[in-house]
Order: sequence, then structure tokens, then C-alpha cells
Amino acid sequence: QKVQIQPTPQIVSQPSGHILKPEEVRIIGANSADKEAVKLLKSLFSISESKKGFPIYLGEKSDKAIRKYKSQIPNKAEGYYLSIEKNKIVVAGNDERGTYYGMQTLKQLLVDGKLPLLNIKDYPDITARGVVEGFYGTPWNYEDRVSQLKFYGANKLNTYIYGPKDDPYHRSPNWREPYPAKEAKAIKELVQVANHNHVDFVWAIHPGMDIKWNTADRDAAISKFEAMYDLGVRAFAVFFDDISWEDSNAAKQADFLNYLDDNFVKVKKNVLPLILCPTEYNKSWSKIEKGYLPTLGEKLNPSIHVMWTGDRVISDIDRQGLEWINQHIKRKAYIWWNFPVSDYVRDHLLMGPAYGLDTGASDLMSGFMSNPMEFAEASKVAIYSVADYAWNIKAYQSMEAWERALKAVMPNNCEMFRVFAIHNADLGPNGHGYRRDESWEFKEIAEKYLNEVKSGKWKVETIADVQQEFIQMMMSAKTLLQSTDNPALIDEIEPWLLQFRLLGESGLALTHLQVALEKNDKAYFKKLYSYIKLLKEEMFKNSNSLNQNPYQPGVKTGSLVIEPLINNALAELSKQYAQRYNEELPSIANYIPHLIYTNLNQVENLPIRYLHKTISISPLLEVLKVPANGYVGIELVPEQTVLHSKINMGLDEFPEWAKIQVSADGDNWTDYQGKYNGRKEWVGGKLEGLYRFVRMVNTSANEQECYLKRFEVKIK
Ligand code: LTM
Repeated sequence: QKVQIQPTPQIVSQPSGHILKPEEVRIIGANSADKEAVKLLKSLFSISESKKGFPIYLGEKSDKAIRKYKSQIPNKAEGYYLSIEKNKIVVAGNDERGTYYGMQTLKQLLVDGKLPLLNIKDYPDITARGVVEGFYGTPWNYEDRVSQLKFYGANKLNTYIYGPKDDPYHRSPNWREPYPAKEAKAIKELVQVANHNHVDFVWAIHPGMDIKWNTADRDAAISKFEAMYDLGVRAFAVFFDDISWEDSNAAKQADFLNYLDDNFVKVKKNVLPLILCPTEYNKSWSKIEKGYLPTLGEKLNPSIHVMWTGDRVISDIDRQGLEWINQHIKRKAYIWWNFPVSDYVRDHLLMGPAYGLDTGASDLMSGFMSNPMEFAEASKVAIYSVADYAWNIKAYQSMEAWERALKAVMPNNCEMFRVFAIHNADLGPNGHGYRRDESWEFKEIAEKYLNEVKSGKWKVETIADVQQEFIQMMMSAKTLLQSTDNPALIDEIEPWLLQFRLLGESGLALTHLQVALEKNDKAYFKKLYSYIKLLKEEMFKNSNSLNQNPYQPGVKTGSLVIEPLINNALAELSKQYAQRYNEELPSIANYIPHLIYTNLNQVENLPIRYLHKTISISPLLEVLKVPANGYVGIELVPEQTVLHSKINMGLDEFPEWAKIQVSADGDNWTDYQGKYNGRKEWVGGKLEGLYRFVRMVNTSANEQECYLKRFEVKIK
């Protein structure tokens, strides 16, 4: 019998049989043991005071009840010893949290009324493990957070950092103000839920957009911390990410943090060490010669943690990168892992495995936090895996963790959920250039099928394999849409399920086009082709009505393998039709000819969107650095009449250093005149003649900074 424990424990003995769940248990140590562990135990067994009850020894290493087992307990924070024998059970923690985690393991081991006979010595590799709710977009709601905190407790994650970018009381404009009563009450309750689940609720402040480096603002931060302390918060973070580099003076940031540390954290005594997210939070943005990170390393009080996203904003985490940062900050990096966050690819879901994490780096990190999607329930697939990784790094296997995560999140319809997840893993082209594998079990078949379609020599088995996948997609969508397994999850992913079903259906219809060609049935081919067109139209409609957000609106699914397969095979089959019947069919594959036009690495991979004759660049969330002669814009293919253009650089006034220009050939440029509107956007009107390029260019001699909140061109 194989025992399955999440996260993967450090040392487990081979089970030597099992015992039946005792009818009644007697807790030895209930009065001194961790209260939450006792509660959990009481929820699993019926409790008896009588001597006949099956004995369960419960408590921490200093407790009398546990004294005999003290030497068995790993001498590690949050570690525990668990032993299940024929005549007794021992759950002994190195500390309270250890006992609680031991109980969580016992809970998992109780399957079908049986318990395996074994013993476990277990402890986490990384001190702080959890989630930073640090994304842009709609913050999680109260129910999401309650469900998350319970999930963390069950998966032995001990930290939740509250820092949603779109909470105005976390960031500007209201970081100095206390929360209104309703929000304050919700936070107070959440802190209590966190405590019940042994999760440290860390409240983060993000003052960097408008902070003044003076006493008034230092004290404003302390007052805010005091207000949060009154709500029960006992752990704090300060974020300086995604602010203008001009405000990112390391010495001033370090002074600010030390001030909060000396005058608040250390004074309170029961507050955990501060956490800082610096402005240079990844290697690709770091200019060591300018001294930002080394200054933090030198000046910050040693107890303050420093967050780090890796070699890039969105990045794998490896030993080499960790060694690099640790030497500069003079402490172990506290990882802010930007996965499965999707705030820069909001039309995609990131449901694939959590891979790219070094399994030999446990000694180099002080914390590991996952930044999730705005879809809380869907994010649990990745969070489950992060819990496994951060607990037992050497043993981590991303695929195996992923399979278990799917079961944990969708226990009854797990197989159908797997079909959905496997085809919804990649992010599509994006500004960070971060991609994930997708449809990995189907890729080869897809390639084979497309080659056979192209050569006209197809095999029945290949078609059958492809049809099976498309039918599975349809079944998956339908089953999940009707599933009551995890209603909150289905609610979040419904737009993608609807789209997934249509994609499967169009794929299935596509395979019948071949049959029609084979039978030389022109009329049937045309009917099928129109049907696929209808399906595509419905998908287009979905993309323009569901998941509408100002960044990447719409719903993309199966975008790495399935969708291109369908489009390519469709183009090929309509070509074959045209050759055979000498009749062109209208193209129904969606293809955008227009391109981003830039010489800046930071934006060269940003996707382009084309809707209602408007071409737009997918907005950038971080600060854009524009060197002298740097430009960003749109290439219109072929050249077009420009009706209007709108550019939002997130600046109060149109900057002197920039010009908006147009060109027909990319060599000769004309200034494009426009006006700043009330929404701080530059707007240019209709242009005479045809143009191929519209761009914003830095005409000054120095590097400049701005945002890229909107860049769109409407054509005739
Ligand atoms: O990554 C950090 C430290 N900051 C922001 C996050 O808030 C955001 O969610 C991610 C992904 O877009 N990128 C950031 O720069």
C-alpha cells in the first residue's frame, strides 16, 4: 500500500500493515498541545475520556505527554514526528505548528476507515512558504481568501502576503489611510482564519508611487501598521516594485525600512521580521555598478527579508541565480515567484505544472511565495505544487505534483479536469517572453496529423487519435460545466470551458472535411466548412463578451498546439478543395498581419490585438525604460489610412522628450500632431495618405521612463 502525503514528507518508513480507525480515542496531552491540532484531531475521531479509548499522544517537545518521544522529533522549526502503531498513535511537534502539521498528515493518512502502520519524521526545507497576493487586476474576494487560507493550512504553507495591486489602501492613493470599517472587519476576520490555519497573515504596504522621504510619511506608515496591528496583523511587508526608478533610492528605502523595523517591529516584540520587495527585484533589471542592491545589502537591518523574482520578472529559479543575488543582498533571497500569475496574459489560464524550480537550492532561500492568478481556485493547482516544492525541495517532481494537485482541486472529475488543464498551460506570446509547455501528450499526434493532411496520405488511426482528443475536449468542457465538484472553480473558468468546447467541436468537424474530400462530396465539404465558420464566429463572440478587461480581454484556449493545428489543417484542406474544385473558399483562420514596431527588448514580444479595425499593443504593467532614440509603435501591414491613434504613457503631461511620428517607409518620419485629453492620453486624429508606421520615440539624449498603458491605432 503506497501512502500519499502532501507535501512529500522527508522521512517515511515502509508501512507494515494497517489498523482500522479506532472507534474511540483518548487524547493524551490535549491540554498542553497546540489548540488547532487538538481541534483537528477531535474533528476526525470520536473522543473518549475512558481508559478504553485508543491512546493518541499529542503535543510539542516540551510537553509532558510527549517527553518519551522527544528524541524522535526532528530538531527543525515546524518539524514533527508521527508514529502509528497497533496500540497507539504519537503526533509530536517540535513546536505548535509542527504538531498541527503532524495532525494534517494523520488526517491525510486516514483513508477508507484505515490507518497505515508507519512512522514519519518530517520538517520543511524553506522557512516561509506560501502565496503573495501581489497581482494586478481584481483582488481575491473574502470567500476566495478564506478558502485559500484553509488550503494553505492543509498543505503546510505558513505564509500569506496580502498585497493586491488594485487595493487602493495597500497602494496609492490611500496607503496612508486606515481601511474603511467594512474592509477592516473583513481583514480582521481573515487574520483570525489565518491564525486558525497556522498561516502568518502578512500585510504589505506599497507606498512608492507618491512617498516623500520625510518623517511625516514614515510616521504615516507606522500609523497604518498600527491600524493593521489593531486588526490582529502581526507580520508586515513593504513593496517598492514597479515604481519609477527615480523614487528607487536604495539608501532612502533602506532608511525607511529600518525606521519601521526599529520603531515598530522591534518595539512590538510579537511582530515577525519585515519583508521588502525592492525596485530592482530581478537580475535583468539590476545595475550593480549603480549600487542599488549592494546598498540594500549593506544598509538594511539584517533581520529584514528581501524579495526576489529571479533572473527576470517571470523566471525559473536556479542555484546560480540565487547565489548571485544572495551575495549582493547579504542574506538569503525571499522568493516572489511569478507563477501562475496571469495579469499580463489575462486571456489565458495557467493550469500546467509548476516547473523550472531548482531541486538543489534549499539552502539558498529564506522564503518561497507564489504570485497567483486573479482566479483563486484555479491557482490552487500551482499553489499545491509550490507547497510540495518548498517543503521537500530535493524530492520535488513537478509532473507528479501536478497530477496530485488536479485530484486535490477537482476530486471527482479529475480526469476531465486534466484534459482541460493540459491544453490550458501556455501563456501565448507575451512581453516577458515566458512560455510553458502545453498539450504535451498530443503534440506528436498533432504534427503527424498535419503532415498527413498536407501529403494527402492520411491514416485512419491518426484521424481516430485526433478525433479522440477533440471529443475528449468536448466531454471535458461539458462534464466540468455541469460538475458540482468545485463550483467556485467552474465559475472562474467557465468562459474558457465554453471556448474549449467550441474548439474541440471545430476540430472534430475539421477531421470530417477530410472524409468529405475522400468521398469527393463537395456539398458536404461546404456544409462542414460553413459549420466550422459558425463555430469560429461563436468563439469570436465569446472573446468579445467574456472576460472583458482593459489589458488582454477575451478567452484563449489550446493556443499553443490545438488552435494552430486546427487553423493550419483548415487552411490546407481548403487549399486542396480549391485545387480540386477550382473554387476558393473564404479564409476563416484568424490571423493578424499587423506587428509591434520597436527597438526596445522590454516590449518586443508584446502581443498585438486587432478588433473593430483597431490595432492595439497589449499594455505593459511595469515601468518602461526608453533610451535615447528608443521607440515603440505599430507597423500596419499593408499601409493603411489612419483614422485616429491613442497613446497613454501614464504621465500627467505629454513629455518633452517624446514625439509621436508616422512614416510610410520606416525611413522618413513626420510628426503626428495630437492633443492630451482629460484621461491623460495623447490623441491624434485622421491622417491624409497611407502610413505603415506609427510610433512614440524618445528624441532626447537621455534614457527616459514612462508606462505603456495604451497604444492603439484605428484604421479605415
Ligand atoms: O513581480 C513583482 C515583484 N511585481 C509585479 C507583480 O505585481 C505582477 O503581478 C508581476 C506579473 O505581471 N509583475 C510585476 O512586476
